[in-house]
Amino acid sequence: MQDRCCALCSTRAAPYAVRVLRSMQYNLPVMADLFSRWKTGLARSSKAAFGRLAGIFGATEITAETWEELEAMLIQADVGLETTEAVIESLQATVRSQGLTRSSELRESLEAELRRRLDIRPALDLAAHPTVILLVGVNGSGKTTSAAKLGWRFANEGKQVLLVAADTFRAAAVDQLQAWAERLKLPIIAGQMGSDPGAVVYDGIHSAIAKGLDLVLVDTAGRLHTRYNLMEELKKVQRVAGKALPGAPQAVWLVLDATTGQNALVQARAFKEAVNVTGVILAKLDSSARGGMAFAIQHELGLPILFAGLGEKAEDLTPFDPDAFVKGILAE
Ligand SMILES: Nc1nc2c(ncn2[C@@H]2O[C@H](COP(=O)(O)OP(=O)(O)OP(=O)(O)O)[C@@H](O)[C@H]2O)c(=O)[nH]1
Ligand SMILES: [Mg+2]
Repeated sequence: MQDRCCALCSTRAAPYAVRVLRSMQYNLPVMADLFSRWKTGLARSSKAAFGRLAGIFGATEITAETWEELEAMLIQADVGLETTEAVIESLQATVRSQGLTRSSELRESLEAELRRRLDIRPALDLAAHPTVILLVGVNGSGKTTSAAKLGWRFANEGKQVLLVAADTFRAAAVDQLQAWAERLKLPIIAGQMGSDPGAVVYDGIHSAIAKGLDLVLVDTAGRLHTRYNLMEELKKVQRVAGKALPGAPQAVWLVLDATTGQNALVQARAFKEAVNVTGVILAKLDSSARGGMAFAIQHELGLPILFAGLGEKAEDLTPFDPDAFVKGILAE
């Protein structure tokens, strides 16, 4: 991540001093600030779910009970059954090979095991002009807010961004994104209430092509993954984007509400089946005690987590940082 412009693009980063100056100019957080932001953002997960670790890792011998407690804690922390079993097996192998006997010696290995499971980081190819990103997800997951936050972030990185408000279903949705656009000084194309969302996306992409913009961020209406018609509508929006610009949308990001826990996996499978989801934005991590679901998303769905929502402000959507994440949830 260090040698890239951001977690997603393959552009090489500017030297550190330039990045610090830029972050001061744009109010982007620098490293130390970023770590404390992750720690604060994950406080609920670390306290509520992973908080029992201190008890488990007390200075006692490793016994069958240690494994049982650790397993129960990981499952309750929404890490997911498959991931939990795999983590426990790996830890037991480490204990055998390194001859560890005290449970306090397990903490470091657990951190390494969890960290190892968050490694998928494919870059977003911003070569296409414009690159079109579709934000999808169930109602209220954080799509509109994430669209605005992403717009702000990419604009600060020097990209020319267009927001497209394609949620023509809910009355206040367009207003909501327009208010963000105004506040963040980002251009926006919005559809009329009740109009065809595909047509709005088509107009948006054509406008971006005409103006030579870099990035089109499309906010779509929230939809239940179980509603056939609404999922078909989303497929149509995706097809229309491809007609407006061959290859578009280059990315489909599923916005998941981190407070929903394992049900988010069910949603993700349905969205993956309907449209070609390429990555996940984990919104509302700061409101959630279920940060552990990040492991299940990567392990059971094979989807990379690209950004995490650590608050409601524009700068609170942060490229997902596996190191900071694992340290944050295991924080004492
Ligand atoms: N604390 C916190 N709140 C968030 C975050 N992301 C979104 N929210 C809040 O969650 C609520 C819903 O966010 P929206 O962006 O409107 O969700 P949406 O997916 O667009 O909702 P629909 O369009 O109704 O489907 C808002 O009150 C946001 O401020 C986050 O990362 N942290
Ligand atoms: Mg919305």
